[in-house]
Amino acid sequence: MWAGLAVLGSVGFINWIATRSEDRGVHWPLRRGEDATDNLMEEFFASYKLAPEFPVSQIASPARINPSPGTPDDPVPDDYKLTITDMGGNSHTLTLDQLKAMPSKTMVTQFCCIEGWSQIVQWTGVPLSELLIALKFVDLAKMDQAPKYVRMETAQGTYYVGWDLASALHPQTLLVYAMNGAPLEPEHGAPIRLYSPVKYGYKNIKWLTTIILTNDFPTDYWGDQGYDWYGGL
Ligand SMILES: Nc1nc2c(c(=O)[nH]1)N[C@H]1C(S)=C(S)[C@@H](COP(=O)(O)O)O[C@H]1N2
Ligand SMILES: [Mo]
Repeated sequence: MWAGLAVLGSVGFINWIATRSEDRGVHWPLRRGEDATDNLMEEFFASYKLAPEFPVSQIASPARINPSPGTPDDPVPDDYKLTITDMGGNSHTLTLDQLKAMPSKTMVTQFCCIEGWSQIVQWTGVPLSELLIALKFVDLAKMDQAPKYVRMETAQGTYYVGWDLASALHPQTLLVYAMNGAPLEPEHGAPIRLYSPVKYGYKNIKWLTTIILTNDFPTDYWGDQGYDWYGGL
């Protein structure tokens, strides 16, 4: 009798959600949850200062390619997949098509290499923040429990970068698949590279395949050779 009631309890809850009147095509108990998330996201992103955007006429063309160690012996697999994992054993794998199906952002901002050159580029990609929130790797309602760092790697780990979580969640930190209106060139990190106007070029990893949310301090390729780990602009 009591066990039966307990089972009925959870089924009843699901039925209760299903029988509410619809609001904008979504049953309202779920819609209310989404509005709460929207509000939380709005509030969270408002805490960031945005890097300036430039007119399209200032785009440098063609975009400079920086000779990059690591690529010939660390090719991107033909069946590209982006893998995200966290300390709790959660793992999610996305194909390029799945990434491209997500809401994207296009912006014209400055890219700065620490060796003394910079250029204006148009970037198109998926905000890393929105991906991590959508896949529940980051819960804005529980930021006190969030991982401290994001480690990102190429397929064989030849190039790797470590980011603080706040910079990784900056609204202009993108998983880029198009530059200057064209698909990302192999030399610029196709199919996916990271780009953010808040960090120097060496933190903007090309040929990205692996994202790891962690509390273990993640070193990075140039950081290991004496460059500033934070690499902020
Ligand atoms: N995988 C990988 N990503 C990388 C590098 C690299 O050597 N390997 N070099 C970095 C540096 S120092 C810079 S300045 C930029 C250059 O990007 P670009 O070739 O698209 O101009 O990529 C960054 N990302
Ligand atoms: Mo660089």
